[in-house]
Amino acid sequence: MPDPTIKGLPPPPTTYDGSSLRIAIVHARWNTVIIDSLVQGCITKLQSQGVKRENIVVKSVPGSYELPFACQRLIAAGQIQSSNSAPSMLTSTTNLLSLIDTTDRPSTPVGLTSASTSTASTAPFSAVIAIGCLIKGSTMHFEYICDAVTHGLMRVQLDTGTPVVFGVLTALTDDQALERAGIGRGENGAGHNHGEDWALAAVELASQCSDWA
Ligand code: DLZ
Repeated sequence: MPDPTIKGLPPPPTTYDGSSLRIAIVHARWNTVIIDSLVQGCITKLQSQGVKRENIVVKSVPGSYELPFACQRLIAAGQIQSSNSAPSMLTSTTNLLSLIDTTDRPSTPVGLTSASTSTASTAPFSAVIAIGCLIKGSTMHFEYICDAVTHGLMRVQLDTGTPVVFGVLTALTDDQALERAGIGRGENGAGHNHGEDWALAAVELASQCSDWA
């Protein structure tokens, strides 16, 4: 059993209040069992940090390779939307981006209410969380996609000035990915859902960014 004091995300030096934040989650659909658990863990943790469900926008793309482009477009759309006084075109139930599916997630995750109230923010996104799961196969595909997505997501956040959390598992085996989604089936037990850590990173970065502005 690894020593928890050595690895993993320690608590932040201060407590953050996410109630004024607007967070986007963009997730790939490849390896959907793992993705669903990560997204669910992420949403639950965001809400525990005060982020309102109606201010969590969830969009999906086919695979991880699409994540950088989708994040970039979503950030741009959020900024356009915020600068217009017209009613919101981009809410958690609609989408103005042709790449990204026009519905919210296919089903509302268990325990979450749908965003039917009109209290949703139209501010630019405070942070985007890109979630994907790449599992190595027998060719070099894995290496190329991992490299492209990693650099792409870094570029998006530096180019846009909006924090983009790297929520992409790059696993060598199915079991490695399952354990990092908190649904492990092996001798290491269920493991830990990294989606929760990504939520905490988003709230911390987004909160600090507003202090640094
Ligand atoms: C093609 C592909 C493969 C082989 N493996 C994965 C994977 O493990 N995880 C993932 O998110 N996406 C995978 N993809 C799909 C690519 O990310 C991408 O969607 C396609 O190459 C189309 O651009």
